[in-house]
Amino acid sequence: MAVVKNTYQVKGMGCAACVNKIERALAGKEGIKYAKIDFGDKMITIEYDDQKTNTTEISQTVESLGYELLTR
Ligand SMILES: [Cu+2]
Repeated sequence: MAVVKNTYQVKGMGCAACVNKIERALAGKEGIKYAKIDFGDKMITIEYDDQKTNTTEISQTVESLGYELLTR
């Protein structure tokens, strides 16, 4: 097991409710240890176990809520 920590830009957030929605959805996902958004910078910091999830899955979760995670 390896915990990976990364910061990505998130597109589409308009207010604090968007932040809460994304943080809550990610916190409930298997393998994600930590998910915190800086709304001012529009950045998310995520810590996850790379044996249980990956950036593709995380990105799909964010997209299913109507936002975009820029992983490249
Ligand atoms: Cu909002």
